[in-house]
Amino acid sequence: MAVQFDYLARKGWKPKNEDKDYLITLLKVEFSKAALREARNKKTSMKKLFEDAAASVAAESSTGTWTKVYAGKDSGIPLAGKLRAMAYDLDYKNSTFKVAYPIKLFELDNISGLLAGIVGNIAGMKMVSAMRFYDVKFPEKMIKAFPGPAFGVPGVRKMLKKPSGCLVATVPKPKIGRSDVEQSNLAKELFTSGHGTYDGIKDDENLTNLSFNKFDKRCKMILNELKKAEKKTGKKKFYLCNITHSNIEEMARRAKLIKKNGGVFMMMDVITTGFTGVDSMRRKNLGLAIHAHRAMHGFITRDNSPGVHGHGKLYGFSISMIVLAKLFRLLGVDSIHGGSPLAKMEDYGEAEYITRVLQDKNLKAHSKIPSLGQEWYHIKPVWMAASGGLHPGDFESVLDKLGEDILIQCGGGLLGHPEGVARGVQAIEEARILYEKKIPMRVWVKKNPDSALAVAVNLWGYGPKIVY
Ligand code: CAP
Ligand code: MG
Repeated sequence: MAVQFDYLARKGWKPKNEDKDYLITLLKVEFSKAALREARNKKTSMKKLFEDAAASVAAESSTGTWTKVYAGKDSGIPLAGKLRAMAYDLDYKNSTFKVAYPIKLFELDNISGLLAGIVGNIAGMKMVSAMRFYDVKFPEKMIKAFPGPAFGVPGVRKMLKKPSGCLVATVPKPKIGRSDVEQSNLAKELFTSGHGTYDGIKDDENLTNLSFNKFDKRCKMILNELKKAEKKTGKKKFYLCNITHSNIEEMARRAKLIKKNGGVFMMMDVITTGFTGVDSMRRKNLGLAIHAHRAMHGFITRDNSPGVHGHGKLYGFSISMIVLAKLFRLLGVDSIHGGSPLAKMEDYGEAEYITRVLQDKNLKAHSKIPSLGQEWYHIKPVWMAASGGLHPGDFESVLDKLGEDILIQCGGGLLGHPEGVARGVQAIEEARILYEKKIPMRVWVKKNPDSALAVAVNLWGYGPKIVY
């Protein structure tokens, strides 16, 4: 397809001054039946077909189209040639390749525009039957065009006066059912049960402003309970209050209400509200940290074909969670659901690396997961929210794997405690303190068979497992 210019780099070519002058993507493709048929008819080798596909991706996502176009005066062709993206580092065995985009192709602070380029049309090309966008590496100037998280890991720690250790939070279950009043009663119970160390309560992704659970009332009542609990327990608390709406102005109004009532966090469903929603809310600088729920990401990131990690066949079109984590770190969320090892949600064994994507300053490419690394410059590290089927028995393994800059979210894993909510709080308090004191959970549980933690592990066991 890439007929006007050569969009395929010669073997061994590398972009010069890559971190400053280029944005890089890493992709894998499979060829459609039509492309294979045409290749057979034209006696094109598989090698050539792959090169054509890689070049076509570079063309369609930068300056080209399917045919030669007018190249005379005022055509823009000379500049289009200069600014064309180049496909390079072709791995003929695995059909993976990189594309290098000169930075001038982009408006530096516009993620929506950027994505319309680098992955705008390419997944629709008839010549491919599958594609995965594994990773993106931003150039320095693009990183510097974004503020990143206002708080990040250090800012939230300071705000909550919690210099070390993981954070714990609970999403009320049932997902929908409690009234605003009932939810604030639950907040009180979570915050004041046990030793009063429970950190947070979170709205569920689909809880917005419902007839029986009004946003304004819920927000005010929970933050009121939170204040009282802080006084009573002497511990800082947070409420991840879901402002999700398809109207940015309404999200801003809700965020201002949180601020006015003394809240420190807003929560957004960042996929359904979109890049524009997140960027706009971040740049409003409302003085609130942003918790990012990734509801709907599975329709983007999910890919159960063998090629998900680079080797083997791909069956569909997808974008990895690594890419999404990078985009939302850049846009400035302070915490984000990134998956958890063997939780109820698929993570493809990537949760540990995603934690690094969110938190490392000089991120290195992974040796097994297709990835590119990233220098993050001034962008702060982001909390990894580990969630989905987690329970107290998981704490050791999740903390061992992901480190302590994580928010462990247990919904069912607290509210499903056989002896009630207060005992659920206690079980999580016990699990956290044991880890902080480096006391092996199994040993302690054996010695304390009547403890809330013992009752929880008796029901759910130890360590993450896949739940249904
Ligand atoms: C967890 C949760 C979260 C998922 C999202 C839920 O509840 O509230 O939305 O964790 O997945 O509704 O399932 P439980 P992820 O603690 O009861 O499982 O974190 O992978 O984005
Ligand atoms: Mg949820």
